[in-house]
Amino acid sequence: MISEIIQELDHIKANFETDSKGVDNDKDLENLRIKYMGRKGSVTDAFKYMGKLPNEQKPILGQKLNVLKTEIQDRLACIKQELEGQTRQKINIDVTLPGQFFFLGKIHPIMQILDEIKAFFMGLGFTVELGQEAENDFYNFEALNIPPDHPSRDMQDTFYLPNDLLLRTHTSPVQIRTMEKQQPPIRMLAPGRCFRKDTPDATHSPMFHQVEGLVVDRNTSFAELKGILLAFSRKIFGPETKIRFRPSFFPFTEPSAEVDIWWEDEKQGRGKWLEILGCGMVDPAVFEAVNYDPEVYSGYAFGMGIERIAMLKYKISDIRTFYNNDIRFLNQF
Ligand code: 2NL
Repeated sequence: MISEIIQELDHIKANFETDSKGVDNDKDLENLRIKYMGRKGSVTDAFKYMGKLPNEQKPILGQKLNVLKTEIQDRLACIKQELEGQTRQKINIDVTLPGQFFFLGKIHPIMQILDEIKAFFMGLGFTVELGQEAENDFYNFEALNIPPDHPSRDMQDTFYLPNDLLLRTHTSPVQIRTMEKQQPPIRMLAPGRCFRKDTPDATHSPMFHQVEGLVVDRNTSFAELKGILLAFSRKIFGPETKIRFRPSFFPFTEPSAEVDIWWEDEKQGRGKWLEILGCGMVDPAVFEAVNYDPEVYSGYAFGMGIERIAMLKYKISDIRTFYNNDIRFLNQF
């Protein structure tokens, strides 16, 4: 009895395969579905054999029936998809029409310059460290040997926050925190946003970007600092770039210098020195604040405003254009 029923199932399957071959439209497909899966369809019909079998044979037939049912359902779904594909192809598409225009984003010029700066120093083995924009007095001022009465600490110059916090005025706190965590040798870069209470004009913005570098080791020298900064200037401003070191003062370096590049103005036909960064040998007082022995270690540091470098390199005259998000400005870089 059961073997005859199974033979009958094979028949249904074979018939289905023959019938399905000719189907090329939705109506034929629906008829095919009704013929096999409908209320009086062959598959539905075959389930009636279940009642005619002894209990121990029911699971065997049940399994076969379910396999057949699933196969037919899958095949029907398959044919349906094929037909839909054909309808889609029948729609006329003019492949010669121009494509839809869409706007591509761009890397902001500040970040393009920062990427260049990072690439140069990472090539010399510098790591890139990030910190926090809200800092406290110790990391932003005290550890950097900036005295309590220094003008940069004034309420007029620094954004003070509740709970003895402030917005960092430079990225130096990142170096202090790194020195607290790590022992020398240190070769690091600290890029990031800084904040100062400046009234915005063509060269000032209350939020701006800075990169600072720091090297601490047993035998560092001002000569090494000069060599690195010359190579850096030539990487950013071209291989012929001339620089000069001009004595200066920072509470956290001694001696200190500012670096100028010689800037030739093509239109006016004459040149001038323009400041690009500040630098110096790390003051021993800074090493004491982070528990480094100044008798064993020395170091050099430098800092620059990224906007300033970008303005020189791209000949931008107003710092505020960086923050307006005007796509006509941003698209030029
Ligand atoms: C400038 C000058 C400078 C530093 C930043 C620094 C950091 C530590 C220790 C010593 Cl932790 N120095 N940073 C040193 C010299 C100059 O920046 O004009 N920036 C825009």
